[in-house]
Amino acid sequence: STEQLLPGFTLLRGFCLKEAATLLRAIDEITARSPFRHMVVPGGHTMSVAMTNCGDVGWVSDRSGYRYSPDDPVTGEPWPPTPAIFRDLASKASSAVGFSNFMPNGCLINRYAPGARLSLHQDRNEQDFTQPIVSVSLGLPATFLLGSLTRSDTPRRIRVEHGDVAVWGGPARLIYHGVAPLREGIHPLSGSNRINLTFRHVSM
Ligand code: MD3
Ligand code: FE
Repeated sequence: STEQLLPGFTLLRGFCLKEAATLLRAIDEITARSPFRHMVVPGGHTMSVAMTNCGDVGWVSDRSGYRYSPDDPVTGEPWPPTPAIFRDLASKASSAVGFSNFMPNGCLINRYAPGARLSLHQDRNEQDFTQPIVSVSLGLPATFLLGSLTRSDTPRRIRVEHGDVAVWGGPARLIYHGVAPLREGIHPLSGSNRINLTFRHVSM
């Protein structure tokens, strides 16, 4: 089903169910080269979500701040290339929602274990806010926190499941969002984890 939850935010439920197992195998190949790691944020805390990237640019954080980098600071090598099946899915999902020329050049891969969460934030490091972000949920279900343009507004809670794809663009691009602490569970394809992909176009 297709649910427009806010102007510029559309949830495509079950959109990638058929290719989900293939996506997870591709993620295993990426993380064999650029492993999941818990990044440190400028305040000094270590994130509960483990992250890695593929593509030309990847999101990284350390004591000195957030940025996009062409290289993985852990391996010193470029991030692994984006698998064709990732690019096909990002393009299929964005065009289903009316963004015809989405050209992601990076994909952030988040892994949530039970208890891991992402507090309310905006994604504003990409420069070009005319391009959407496409996010793909795999494995255990989670609760998206869907806020507004004002940090202090109480967010809506949206349940997302394995195979759901969300497209965020236009007026929703700068809304505050997050993920509630992951509940324990076992998923046949991802075990005790949730994996989320976010495809982004980063201007460098
Ligand atoms: C709304 N990830 O990596 S994806 C992130 O499930 C991030 O791992 C979450 O927020 C996750 O930055 C949520 C949904 C999402 C991603 C980007 C957005 C929502 C967004 C950008 C703008 C507005
Ligand atoms: Fe985000």
